[in-house]
Amino acid sequence: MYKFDREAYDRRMEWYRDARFGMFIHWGLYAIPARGEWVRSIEQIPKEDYMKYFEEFNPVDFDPRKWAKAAKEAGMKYMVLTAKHHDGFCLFDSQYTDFKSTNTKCGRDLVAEYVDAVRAEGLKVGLYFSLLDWFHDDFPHYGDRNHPMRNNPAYKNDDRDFDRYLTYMHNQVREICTNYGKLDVLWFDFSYDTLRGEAWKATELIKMVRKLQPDVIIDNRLEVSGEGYGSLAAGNPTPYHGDFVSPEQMIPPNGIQDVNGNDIAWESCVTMNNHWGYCANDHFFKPAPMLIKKLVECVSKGGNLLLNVGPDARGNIPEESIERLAEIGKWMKKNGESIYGCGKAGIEKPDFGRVTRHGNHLYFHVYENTVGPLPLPGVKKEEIQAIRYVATGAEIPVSTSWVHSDYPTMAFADLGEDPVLPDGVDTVIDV
Ligand code: JFZ
Repeated sequence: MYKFDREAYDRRMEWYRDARFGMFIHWGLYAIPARGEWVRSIEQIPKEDYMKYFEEFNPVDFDPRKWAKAAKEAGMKYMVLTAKHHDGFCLFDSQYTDFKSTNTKCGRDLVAEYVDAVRAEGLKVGLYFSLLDWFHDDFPHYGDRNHPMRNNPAYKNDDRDFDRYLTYMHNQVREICTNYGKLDVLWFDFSYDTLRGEAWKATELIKMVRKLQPDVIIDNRLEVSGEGYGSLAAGNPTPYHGDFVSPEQMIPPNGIQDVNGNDIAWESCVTMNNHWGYCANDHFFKPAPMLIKKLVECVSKGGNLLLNVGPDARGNIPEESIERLAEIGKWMKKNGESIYGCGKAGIEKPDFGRVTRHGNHLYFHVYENTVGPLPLPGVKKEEIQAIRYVATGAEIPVSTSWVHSDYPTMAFADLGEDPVLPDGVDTVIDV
């Protein structure tokens, strides 16, 4: 019988809940075709043809210190890199395959360099590991959801030995948990159809992972990937329950609660444009002020934001992403106090923006000008010790106007005569 250890869980989750903001990196051979990380599946590229990217791969600009610096400058506290994505190509020196970066022109263990760089910047180290593997000969064809034969009952996987694949997969997980020092996050991806939970020999897998990396934080995708939140949320944790729920390309409307209605840990992973892996023709990047607001939204709902970048084939994070990271970082330097260690405010969301909380501090994020003083719903005048702009520390008076005497449970912050807040920028007020 598995017994969920609440104390150990809370202990290992502490830094992660405080961090709130991390960088996701999708990078691999698929940066060369530059049409996203699903390219081999979507375009039904035969193995032999995909090999040409392996022959070609030579990321001459790969410098993970630059990535880690960009993440740190943006105010991110952790990073998660695709050690292996669905295409099966390993950015690490696996002894169980030849399909790895050390066998390409670059000849380097990219994961080894990455973990050193991330630690050097004082950030927490995460690795993504795909449960699917389109390269391995024993991974079932139906694992490829775009395979033309997937729904054809006549199609058999007779020649494929899934147990042999599981041995391979477990061996590789052992390698990444053994050869790269202390890992802070392990991001498995993903379960579907009948391939979930014990189909991955998940109990055995997690037992090994926890032995090698006792405090690593693990996502919930050994169990789910969208359909439900996983067994921890359901109140009957399996030995391979995830430590956090992993909503993808969405921010849960009300945060995420378990069956008992208690808030639980979650992390929205979100792309900056519309692809995870580098996509040369996708220039639909979300503007930086929007990304800042999405981060605030996650925190105000008790979650984390894992914001993705897809470096190109040379190893450079796209210019559009770099610009946005820098702009987010500028804001975070001034207003990070309203993000780190913060969570749900526990008061009504105001019309003009969002609220986060850290202890007794309420951080009002003001997105929109109000007419006259700023209402602080749920805050009584007599409860207020001080109101300050977070960015400058400048004091803001509580409104004494007779107009507001009708609102006993709502104080008003007096931002001055006809305050005009810069449009589209998140101004933060500490109450
Ligand atoms: C998965 C990956 O397939 C994708 O490439 C990326 O790495 C993302 C972060 O995670 O995305 C999924 C996973 C599951 C489903 C869809 C996308 N699903 O179950 O439909």
